[in-house]
Amino acid sequence: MLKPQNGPTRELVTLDGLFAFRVDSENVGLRDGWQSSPLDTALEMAVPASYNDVFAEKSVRNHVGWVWYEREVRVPRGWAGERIWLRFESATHGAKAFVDGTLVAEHQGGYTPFEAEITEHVTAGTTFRLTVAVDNELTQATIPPGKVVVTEAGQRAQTYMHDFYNYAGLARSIHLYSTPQVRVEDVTVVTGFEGTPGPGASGTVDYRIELDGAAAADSAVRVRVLDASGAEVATADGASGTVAIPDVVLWQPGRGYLYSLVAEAVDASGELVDSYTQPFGVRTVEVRGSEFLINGEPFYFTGFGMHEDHAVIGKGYSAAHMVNDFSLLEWIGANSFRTSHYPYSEEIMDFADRHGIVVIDETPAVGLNADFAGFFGTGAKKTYDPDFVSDETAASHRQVIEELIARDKNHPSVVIWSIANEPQSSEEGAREYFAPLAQLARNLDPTRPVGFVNVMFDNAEKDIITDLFDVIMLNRYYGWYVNTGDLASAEKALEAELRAWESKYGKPMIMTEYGADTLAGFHSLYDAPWSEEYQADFLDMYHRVFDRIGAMVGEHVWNFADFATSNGTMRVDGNKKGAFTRDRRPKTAAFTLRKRWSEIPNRKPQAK
Ligand code: BDP
Repeated sequence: MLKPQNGPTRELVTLDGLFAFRVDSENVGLRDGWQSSPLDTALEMAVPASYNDVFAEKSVRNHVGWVWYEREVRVPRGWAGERIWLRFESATHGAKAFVDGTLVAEHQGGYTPFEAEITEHVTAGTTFRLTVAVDNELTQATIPPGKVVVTEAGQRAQTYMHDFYNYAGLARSIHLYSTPQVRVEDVTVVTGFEGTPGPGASGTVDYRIELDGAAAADSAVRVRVLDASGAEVATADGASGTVAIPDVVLWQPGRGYLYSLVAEAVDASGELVDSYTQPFGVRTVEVRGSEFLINGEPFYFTGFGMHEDHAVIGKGYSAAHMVNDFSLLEWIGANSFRTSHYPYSEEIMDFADRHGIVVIDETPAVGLNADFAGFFGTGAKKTYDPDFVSDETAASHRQVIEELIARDKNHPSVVIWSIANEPQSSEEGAREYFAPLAQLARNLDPTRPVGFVNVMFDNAEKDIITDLFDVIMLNRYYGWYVNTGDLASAEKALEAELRAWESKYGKPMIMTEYGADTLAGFHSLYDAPWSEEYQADFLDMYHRVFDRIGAMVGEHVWNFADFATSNGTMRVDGNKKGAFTRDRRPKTAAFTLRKRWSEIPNRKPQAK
């Protein structure tokens, strides 16, 4: 789905700002038709932001079910005769949107966009009442899964099997936008190059444009490719084809050079009907043996698993926080991150494209694992079971893969699709569940490697699905959850395990999580878990091991920053495995990482 934009044939207004807000604590809003009249409430809520931490009342923070947002929207008077669209960058986790009381859009899945054409419901130059009901419930049918339980005190409570707080609401932007009657509906760009990177190399751009609209068949398509300065470097006619870019400048890690593909619909007399500008980078991604290649050159990932997580706004998008996070990534020498454990906002993906940051792009499929039942206090005994990961779960999982790839397929920064984090991968049923999903991702995008992130319980001997994937992504906690405080034993265990994976598969391996909870300001001379010294020593130990294993192609520390989680005896005000605190102050380990990563930009460290 294309990100909406302003252009010669389109206009865009943001609906971000304050909305009237009402918590549906009795779950009566839909039954009583709250959309039919102005919301009866004194509360106001900011968009974009998760609502949970914005109010002082714990009843809002702990609410399970629907909340309602409402505002008046004026349709610009110049939009008469245009098609008019409402587009939500996300609504977590389910939503129904109404225009003057009429349902116009419904969506399930908290981290991908959806939109609705509302042309027939609105009039240019007048206002309408936009009402959005948003549901935060996670069930056995949702991705991520969860379960609503009734507490001993008789209150409904949300449980889930993932280690980040279930922030909800309208955490990303909402737009109203116009298009002509015939519009560019989708653009797909796949790139390659011939020759060696540098002057003289020739880029290839395979493109496919889809038009939509009653008279779409009467329109022709032409495309123009512009370089970063706006100069035209290639043109073509037709809805699909290949164009060449002479002397191409490649998109490289650390140097996010972007071209634009201007897709134009023209009518029979050659008049411009619609125009959409799609940024793209020319680069290739490939797995060869145990190497991971970007533009034909071995690439070594350094960086983090991250979260969209900040005080007050929760998972809300904030431009200032985003720029700050990318600035810290640059300071620390990280060349990449994983969107653990859900698709991040489109602004973050665009920023990564522009700045040459490499991304492992992950679906929200986290918590599909009954082995964590003890940790999260939920009762599941088997994973692939009608009561837990069922056909309904699989249908939602297919949907999140489809929506992620549809949204992010044109981002040069994205080099791997991660279709799940730490699913149960050794139990009966895992293969039947994952084989079609891996195939789906490959069918949707044959150009990028596909993987999933493996959990510590399912080592190379037990796991039964890794052969279905192109890369091996491992989360390991030797020295933390096991061998706690004993880095010497942890080092042995880690090395033995990595060697087992390497000899069994010979595929590229990325450590997608390794980390130790650390309380900023706690210091110790004695290998004390939670101390800043222990975190730094823990990471040093992992790095020594990685540098001895040929198939290791990357290291993503868990986590970039401390983050909010659900309550539990294992968490003190959230997860503290950040290299930075939640307010982005560096712990000792941040300086350790900065030293190592600055010395090995994009390159595999020499074996020591
Ligand atoms: C892994 C999960 C991650 C957790 C982390 C931890 O992938 O979401 O936050 O462990 O325990 O199991 O810190």
